Amino acid sequence: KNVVNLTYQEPAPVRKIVLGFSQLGSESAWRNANTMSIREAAEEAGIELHFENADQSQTKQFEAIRSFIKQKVDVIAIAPVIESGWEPILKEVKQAGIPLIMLDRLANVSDPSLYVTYIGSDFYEEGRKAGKYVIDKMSSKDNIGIVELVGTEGSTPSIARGKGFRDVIKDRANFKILKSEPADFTFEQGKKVMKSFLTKMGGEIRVLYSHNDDMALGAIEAIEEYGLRPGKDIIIISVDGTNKAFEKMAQGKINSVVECNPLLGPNLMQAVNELIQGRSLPKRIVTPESVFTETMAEAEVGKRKY
Ligand code: GYE
Repeated sequence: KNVVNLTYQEPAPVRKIVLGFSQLGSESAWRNANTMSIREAAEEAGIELHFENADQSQTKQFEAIRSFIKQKVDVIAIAPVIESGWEPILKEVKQAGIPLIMLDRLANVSDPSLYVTYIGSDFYEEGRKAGKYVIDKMSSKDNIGIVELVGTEGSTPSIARGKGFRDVIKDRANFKILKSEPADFTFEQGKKVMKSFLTKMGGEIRVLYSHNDDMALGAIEAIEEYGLRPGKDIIIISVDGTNKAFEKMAQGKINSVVECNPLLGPNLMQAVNELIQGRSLPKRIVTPESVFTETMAEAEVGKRKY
């Protein structure tokens, strides 16, 4: 009766975890650093990464997600280009029984069971930090004309960076947002839209708030071509903290940068591993970040990892 069953059992073959990741594009230095970080972290964690880049097209992201479902990947991660329109496709993912992680940006869904966790920065706080910097820097009671380069319309960082900034400056009657327009987070659009701001109201602009560094770098060119001094005639505050922006800040052409960390690869791989091991994850994982100004730029430039 008490015989122990000693029949030899084949050990279960070790199969790599397969992760399908739908990256939204390659519009900025931030994005490229984010992609690198994910590729490297997957390699390090021994996770098989199926990577698709959507060139800022939501339709392409849908296609990528459907292909991940077909491939029966273990986990799907997405960096959604805009917030709206995701509910139907995320239902397909859920029906396929594949857990989904949101990375960097949020897909706005009414049913929270459609995703496991959202890993990324607090963009609202970034916007507030930018607003606080502008208030501290511009102590004069005169009218302060501000222009805003918005990123991609309807994207989480643009919505929240815009709101955080406005919530901080709204009590100051002399701070006026003269113009606010989307420039898709790219250098080219940043330059083009800044140029149009300058043609329409050159002399009135005292501050530029740019939702990312690439657009700010484009705007700097536009300002110089227009014959004004970036960082002096027009105070510039940007978001991300890329090496190139630090170089401009060390030259006094950008006045302050709010950090937004793209190196989310390790956080993502850890979440994937924990998920597969059956552990429960917090619904929101926020990455810590700082603010930098001209005085620190010299010491920091070159040390940046992106
Ligand atoms: O700030 C910008 C990029 O979603 C936080 O997207 C990201 C933003 C980042 O294009 O440079």
